[in-house]
This record gives sequence, structure tokens and C-alpha cells, in this order.
Amino acid sequence: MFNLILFGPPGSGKGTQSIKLAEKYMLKHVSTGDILRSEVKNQTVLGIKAQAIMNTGELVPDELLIEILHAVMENNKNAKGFIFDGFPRTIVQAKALDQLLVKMQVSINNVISLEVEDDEVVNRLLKRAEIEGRKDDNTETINNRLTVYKSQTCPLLEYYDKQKKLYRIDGIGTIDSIFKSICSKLD
Ligand code: B4P
Repeated sequence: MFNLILFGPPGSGKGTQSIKLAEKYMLKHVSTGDILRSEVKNQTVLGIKAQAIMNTGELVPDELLIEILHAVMENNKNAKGFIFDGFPRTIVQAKALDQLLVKMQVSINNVISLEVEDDEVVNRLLKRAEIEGRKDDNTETINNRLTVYKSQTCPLLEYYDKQKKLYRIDGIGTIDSIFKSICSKLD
């Protein structure tokens, strides 16, 4: 089993690259953002709880995310591997993921960090707002997402660097050129 984490600030291209990587390496793509948006759309109990939090750019509580993760792993026991997109976002989530993988006698193989500076991600997300109209793609929420990323998610870089699993990739360029850089690291 090959397990990969795609890491980076909001708008760094995690979702975009994960779709391409999942196809090339035949991995199950797990986007916690997509799962949460689907729960919101269907107005499930979880979706109703998550909606207000996501609209402010804060993180949905760890226990809800860990519940989601359990369900995904349980339903995909025969997967060749997973690509985690937007998960983990806190140290608590990373430890929960490690514990689950230990039970399956596997682990995280690599973490790809897409490095993009703030101005560029703000531009990308405002552009997406014009096309897709996502509620969390507005200036105020984007700024808070970046603050939350730096305070709660960035500590994970050190967590995975210490385990010698972290690869930093320049996330500026065309989607295809970034994809090629990631693949050459993985191959
Ligand atoms: P996510 O859905 O994960 O949203 P995101 O961080 O903004 O990244 P996304 O994948 O959508 O964007 P991408 O970089 O691909 O999370 C949304 C919210 O859900 C969070 O704020 C949080 O509230 C909640 N949540 C999710 N996971 C959670 C967790 N584990 N714990 C707690 N809460 C959680 O792309 C952005 C744009 O850039 C796109 O329009 C794309 O087309 C464009 N783009 C991509 N690559 C480009 C390139 N190379 N050049 C130019 N544009 C590019």
C-alpha cells in the first residue's frame, strides 16, 4: 500500500494535483473538504455542524474529521493506497491517522508540500470565487484560512520532516509542470 499526503495552504493546488496523482498511481483520493461540502449540500447532522465553521475559514473539530476518516478507511479496505488531500490539518489529526494506519500495518510513505506564497493563493481563490461561487472564497474568509493554516496546520511540516517523509515542491507554475515535479520526486 502506498499512502501519500498532499499538503499546502488553501489554494495551493492540493485538490487539483490530487486528482491527477490519484489517477496516475491508482490511489483512492480522500478530500476532506469535498466530503464536508457534500455533507453540507445534503444537510446531514455533520453538514449542518460543519457549514457555519467552514464559512468562517476555521477548522471543523478534530473528532468529526477523525470519524469521517474511520468511515473512509473502513469502506476502502482493498484500496491500493490513499492520497490524503487536506487531511491531516492538525497534529491531533496526524496522530489519529498514524494510529489507524498502524492497525492496517501500513504507514504514510510521503508528504508533498506545495509551496505557494499568500498573494498567489488569494488571487487563485478569488478567481475560483468568480467561477464556482464557493462561500469560503471571499477576502475575509481567505485571510482567516491563511491564519488558521499558519497556526494550526504548519506545525505538521516539522512533524513529517522529522520522519524524513517531507518533500517541498514549488507550487507556482502550470498545473502540468507542477504535476511533473511531484511525479519525478515520487518515482
Ligand atoms: P479544502 O476543500 O481542503 O480547501 P482548500 O484548502 O482551499 O484547498 P482546495 O483543494 O480547494 O484548493 P486547491 O488548492 O486545489 O477545505 C475547505 C474547508 O473545509 C477548510 O477551510 C475547513 O473549514 C474544512 N476542512 C477541510 N478539511 C479539514 C480538516 N482536515 N480538518 C478541519 N477542517 C477541514 O485550488 C485552488 C484554486 O487554484 C483552484 O481554483 C485551482 O483551479 C487553482 N489552481 C490550482 N493549481 C493552480 C496553478 N498551478 N496555477 C494557477 N491556479 C491553480
